[in-house]
Amino acid sequence: MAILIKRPAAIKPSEITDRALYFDRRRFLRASLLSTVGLPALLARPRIASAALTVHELPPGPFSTHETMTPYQDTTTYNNFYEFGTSKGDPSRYAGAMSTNPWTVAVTGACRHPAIYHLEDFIRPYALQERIYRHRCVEAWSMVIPWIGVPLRDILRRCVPSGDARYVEFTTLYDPREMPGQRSDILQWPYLEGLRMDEAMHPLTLLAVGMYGRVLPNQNGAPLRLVVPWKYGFKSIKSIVKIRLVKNQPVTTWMRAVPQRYGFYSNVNPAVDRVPWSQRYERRIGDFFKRKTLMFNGYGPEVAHLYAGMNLAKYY
Ligand SMILES: Nc1nc2c(c(=O)[nH]1)N[C@H]1C(S)=C(S)[C@@H](COP(=O)(O)O)O[C@H]1N2
Ligand SMILES: [Mo]
Repeated sequence: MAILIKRPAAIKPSEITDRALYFDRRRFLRASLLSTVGLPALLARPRIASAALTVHELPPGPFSTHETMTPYQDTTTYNNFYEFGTSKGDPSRYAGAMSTNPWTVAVTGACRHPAIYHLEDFIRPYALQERIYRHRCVEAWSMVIPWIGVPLRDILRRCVPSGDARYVEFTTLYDPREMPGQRSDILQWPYLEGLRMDEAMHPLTLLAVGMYGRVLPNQNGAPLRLVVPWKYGFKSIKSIVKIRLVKNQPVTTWMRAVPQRYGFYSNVNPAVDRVPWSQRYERRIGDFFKRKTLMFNGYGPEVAHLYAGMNLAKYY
């Protein structure tokens, strides 16, 4: 069945609880995106409106956890998105000002088919999947979020990476008019993140366009954000406009800002502290007691082989 999905603003809190239960019981999803506006526009704004689009119900994706999902109310009001301020409540308060439609994504660098896409064209060739993942921030809180998206590997294969493509660099939108945080230099803008090629091609790595059966709310990184569940939350870059295949390891925003705390890999690792935070325990949002943090955020069986033989205290 093809359905339309509502924008987050149109959701009543009462509905959200019902949807969460629905997901728990039914274990499949309704997802969606926006529809096509045609190809020619470039990365430039201003923007024209495009229509809402159709989606399909899908079976649940692989790797989904059966743990209790964090309520939508919490995952959409307790955010890190420094483009809108450094308090957890700032993104939900201010990110509504960001226009996400239309949106273009550039895929560039070491590949045979570099291109600039409208978001709709970028995503439409692929079947959307639901992935219920644990989400662990370096600040020692965690959540469980039902994302909707496409494995990044599917998208990278389409551009046919060349032999020089050893890393992938991601860039967030730069628009200080709509992102007030970018008017101050608390971080180097635009926000930049990176993955090694094999990490980017891992089937767990997702480009998300929705959560809880809806399009992504702005504060969670609309309209397109990365999700890398075995790494600390800051690797999961929001509101992506550029994906670049590169030969050398990118210098990411957080590495540049505080290199002794943020390394390139940033795999969740309870044995390596990140001053001022110990990484041994975490508080799941909504829980009273802390719980032990798991190596690779519990995704070790899937990803540990990527780091065989590496000293993970050195490559933190
Ligand atoms: N562009 C951008 N992406 C970002 C951030 C940010 O400040 N700017 N914060 C990161 C951090 S520290 C975390 S923990 C996650 C939070 O994602 P969430 O708000 O969906 O939970 O987003 C990451 N992606
Ligand atoms: Mo984070």
